[in-house]
Amino acid sequence: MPDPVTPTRSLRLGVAGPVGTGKSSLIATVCRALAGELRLGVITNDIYTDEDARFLRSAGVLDPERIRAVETGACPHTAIRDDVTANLAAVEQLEADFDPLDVVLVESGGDNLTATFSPALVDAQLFVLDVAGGGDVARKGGPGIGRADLLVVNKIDLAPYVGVDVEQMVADALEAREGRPVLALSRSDEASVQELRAWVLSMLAAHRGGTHEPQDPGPMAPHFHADGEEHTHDHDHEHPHEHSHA
Ligand SMILES: Nc1nc2c(ncn2[C@@H]2O[C@H](COP(=O)(O)OP(=O)(O)OP(=O)(O)O)[C@@H](O)[C@H]2O)c(=O)[nH]1
Ligand SMILES: [Mg+2]
Repeated sequence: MPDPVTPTRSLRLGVAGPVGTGKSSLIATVCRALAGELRLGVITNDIYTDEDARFLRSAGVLDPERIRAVETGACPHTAIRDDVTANLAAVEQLEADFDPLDVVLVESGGDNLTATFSPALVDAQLFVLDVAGGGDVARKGGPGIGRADLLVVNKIDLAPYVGVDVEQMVADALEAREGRPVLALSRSDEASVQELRAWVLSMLAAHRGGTHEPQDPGPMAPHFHADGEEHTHDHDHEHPHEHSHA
């Protein structure tokens, strides 16, 4: 179980979603919008590299020392959901080194549609889709799309080029989420960036006020592989043989 939320500990905010939907860019946008008023830290997860951390350091939006990488060496979801030890240690070390921090953002490695964070690691989580993935994806659902604290439909500036109706995609997402919040975002649309900023601030206020309870969006249903082994975690179809079968 997660530690009891105390107002003195930072808000830990997870950012998950498929490969390339703009998770690192969204974190850079949050840092740009809030680094002047909040004490921020960032943990990135990559399978084999620290590329996301290097991208964020080079974006110049935050003191590079406040951005740290966890190299998961396995399916990304393992490190944010099944065994969060390495991530928890990284978050706690960052919090200790820069005490006090207000918000620590944790980027998941890009995964398929099913990756969600364990509430043992984060207090709240965003799930990032982009319009280039197609207008239907929000309807297809999955635990992150359905139950993350915020669903972001990202890169809306690209919608005209990929033939996606953003309003319809947002409406579909709202329906799939039974009214939980959905944000249409582009880093080049200042009004949407302000909405993202406001959402982070309201989540921080709820965290501090003790009115936000971390939710578990839920794992993929248990399932069986051809080898007869039962799996109770999410399944990465791109790396089907790289699971930790713990
Ligand atoms: N047009 C447009 N492009 C964007 C936006 N946000 C991000 N991108 C681009 O989308 C690509 C992927 O962005 P990243 O932020 O690296 O995505 P990611 O989800 O962190 O990627 P992985 O960590 O590899 O899964 C990059 O080329 C970004 O420049 C946006 O709002 N509009
Ligand atoms: Mg990234």
